[in-house]
Amino acid sequence: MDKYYQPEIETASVGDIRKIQLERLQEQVKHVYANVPYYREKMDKAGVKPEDIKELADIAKLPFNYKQDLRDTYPYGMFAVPLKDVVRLHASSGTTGKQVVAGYTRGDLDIWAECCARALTAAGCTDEDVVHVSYGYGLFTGGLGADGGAMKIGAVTVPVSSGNTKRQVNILKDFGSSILCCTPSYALHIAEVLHEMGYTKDDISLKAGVFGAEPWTNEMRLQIEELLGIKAYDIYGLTEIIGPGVAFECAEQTGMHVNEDHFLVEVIDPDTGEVLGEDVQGEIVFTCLTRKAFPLLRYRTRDIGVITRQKCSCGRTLIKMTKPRGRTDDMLIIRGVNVFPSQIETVLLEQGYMANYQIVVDRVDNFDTIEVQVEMTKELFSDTVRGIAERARELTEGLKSMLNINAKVTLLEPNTLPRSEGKAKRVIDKRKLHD
Ligand code: DLL
Repeated sequence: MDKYYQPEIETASVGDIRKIQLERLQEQVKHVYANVPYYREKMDKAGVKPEDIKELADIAKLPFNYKQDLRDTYPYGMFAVPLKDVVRLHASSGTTGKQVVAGYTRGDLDIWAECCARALTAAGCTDEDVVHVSYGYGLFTGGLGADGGAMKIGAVTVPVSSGNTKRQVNILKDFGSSILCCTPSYALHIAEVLHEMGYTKDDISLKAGVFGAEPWTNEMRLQIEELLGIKAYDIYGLTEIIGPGVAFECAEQTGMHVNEDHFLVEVIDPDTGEVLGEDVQGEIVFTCLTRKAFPLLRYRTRDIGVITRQKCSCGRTLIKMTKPRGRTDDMLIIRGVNVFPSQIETVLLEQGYMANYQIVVDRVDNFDTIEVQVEMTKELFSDTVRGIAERARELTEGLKSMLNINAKVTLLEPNTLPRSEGKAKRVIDKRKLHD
């Protein structure tokens, strides 16, 4: 049987969870209405008062909040407690505009650590484990998030942070690390360097990995599991909501349980804002039920997924969300056809390539072009010219049948694309340069 960190919540009846959610939602709406002028104005404008939240479905009366709202109120305008009660700040990388600043009270940090402890426990972590954290520490939430979870459990935490991959491999080996936490693309790079250094999975003691912060396919999971000799678990979260640990995978590996006593999840139609409910694909929206310093309500994540209450063999009753299929702003529209990078990754890995690839999109004479650059494996690279041409043709066909459009394929020498130590940058969209 699976071990739980907080069985009373993780296996509670749906009725009990809903009851907790409603109480906390009512409390939270009162808290932001009283303490954040931004929310008060927005709710007054929408004609909704805290007393109007009588049942969970009433959440639909509250206006949505977007990343732009956070930028407009940068840095502290959405905080609901005075700065003297805030004990930590984190920020998202801010590659697309101003960074998002998230504040935490002592209590918020405690809740967050509990959420991450649930995730690590679901991956088999106990106080006997050595948890190697290669997520960046910095202002990114990954490092300290995983760290907080491991600390709660009482495991040995190794706060390596990201980078200096040879040193990471030596530490994994020497310290007997049993659980690795980092982005899936970095896990793959660590595996690559392990092998380059002449070691194999038998030289390390890893048994599990808790990987997230970027989209990754099931094919990539299998690759990582094979190379490192581990079971690879997904973990999801975002700075705006708390960081990692908003949702986490159990041994069934068919989606992630949302920590719904702390985060209420909705799925909506991204175009109309209509609530779609369970088992229908749409944009994922979260409401923080317990976070006090920076309690976002109905936050539009732009992540696309499905939530479901289908029974899970792990015994947890927490609602599950699928791996985000992509983000509404990651979806490429090529000559009118929707293309997700994850579809391309699936084809590449199914055809035996490693997840070292890049997608270059451009517009030439008003015509969208898409090029998939992928590194050859060492075996393919030493094949005949004819052999390589044949594999390139197979890949072109595979992409065509998955995407319904023609993509140019470029096979590169091994080790030519930049490696990621955090979130991998898969897409270079040159069209934006022309706009
Ligand atoms: O990436 C928090 C995190 C750290 C999650 C470590 C998991 C592990 P942000 O930098 O704010 O926060 O980025 C959040 O990353 O909206 C998703 O688009 C994406 N993302 C996060 N986890 C996953 C995942 C952290 N497991 C954004 N699968 C989110 C797919 C993910 N995408």
